[in-house]
Amino acid sequence: MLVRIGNIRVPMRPDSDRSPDVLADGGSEATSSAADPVRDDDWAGLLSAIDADGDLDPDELRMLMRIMLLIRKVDRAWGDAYLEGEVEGIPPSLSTGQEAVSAGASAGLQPGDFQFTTHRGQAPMVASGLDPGRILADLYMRSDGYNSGKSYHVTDVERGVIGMGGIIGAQVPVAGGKALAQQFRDDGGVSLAYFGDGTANEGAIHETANLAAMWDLPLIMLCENNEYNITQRVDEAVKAPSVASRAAGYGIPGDLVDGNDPIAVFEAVRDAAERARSGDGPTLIEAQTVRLDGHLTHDPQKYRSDGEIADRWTQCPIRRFRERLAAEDVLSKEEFDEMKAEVESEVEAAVEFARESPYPEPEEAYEDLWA
Ligand SMILES: Cc1ncc(C[n+]2csc(CCOP(=O)(O)OP(=O)(O)O)c2C)c(N)n1
Ligand SMILES: [Mg+2]
Repeated sequence: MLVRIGNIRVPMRPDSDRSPDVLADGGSEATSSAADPVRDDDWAGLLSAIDADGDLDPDELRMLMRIMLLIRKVDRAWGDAYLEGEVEGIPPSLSTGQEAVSAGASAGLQPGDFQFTTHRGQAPMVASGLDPGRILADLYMRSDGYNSGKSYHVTDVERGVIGMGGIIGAQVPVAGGKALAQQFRDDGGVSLAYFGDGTANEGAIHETANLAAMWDLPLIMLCENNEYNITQRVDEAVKAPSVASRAAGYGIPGDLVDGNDPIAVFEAVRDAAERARSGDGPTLIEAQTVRLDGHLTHDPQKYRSDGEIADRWTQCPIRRFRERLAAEDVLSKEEFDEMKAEVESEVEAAVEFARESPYPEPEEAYEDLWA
């Protein structure tokens, strides 16, 4: 298998034996119909499907499961497209193992709120109800994408999702600025900024947290701690017992949650959003999760032992949630399999939609510019 890195093509594919993906078994027939380019608003993802004011009912729990499956499959489709040479550019940074964070966080927000994503932004996009066909069309650089195929900064202002960027941490002060605008306008909106454990050490994060605290901004700072900053373990980069414990230094609440439990993340974000909406200012949440794939798609993870990777797979949030919902009689094994097959068909159709979408015209590169 050849992988393109810059101009060099090298044979490299992560060893699939080290990633016993819960979804790796079986597949389903592709559907003939392409994904609807503009998704029906009744299925606008969790932001509108889940009542963020209360607790989650069985339908909402099943919706959370479906979203996590959809994130995993869209991720896989993007990663595979890159490894097959179908898409080029920056190698995909997947959220395998981290699905519960954006699924739970998106569920805890309400329509009108904003999410500012990282370089792993496709997960919150999917969780917020963006159409997988249009997300993939952008990643395939095709004109039916949200950004007319202009690379991976997939943004849908209508649904409040600001797309990925390559400069880690840059989205956090921007989210602070949006929270300031929301406060000025008194529109009841909240902004949520994702960032990683490595990014947590950047100056921009501390400056944003301090100003947001001083001004009681409606901001949620959500640190997605996946244990790694590329190849560096978090305990080699953070001396404090946790990133969340730094909240005390800013004078704001800090909440350390199990990031592989979508309900825990949902509750933390729902409560932080409520505080922010009532004028009580920002919250720092740290969701402790696991990165089950490499940093980027082609990373063979030579710096991790087989034992460590196998151990982390036991914490796979999809597996854990599936077992929990089965034990609570919310979703049987048969229903899970059916859901998985539906999601696989949906993503296969989304890939077809992206593949069939035309490339933008070269002169369109000069459209939608702001300077
Ligand atoms: C300002 C800046 N510094 C460094 C990089 C290179 N870089 C890209 S991803 C990354 C790791 C970030 O780690 P973390 O914040 O833990 O996020 P994760 O990748 O684990 O989701 C680094 C250092 C960058 N893109 N931008
Ligand atoms: Mg990290």
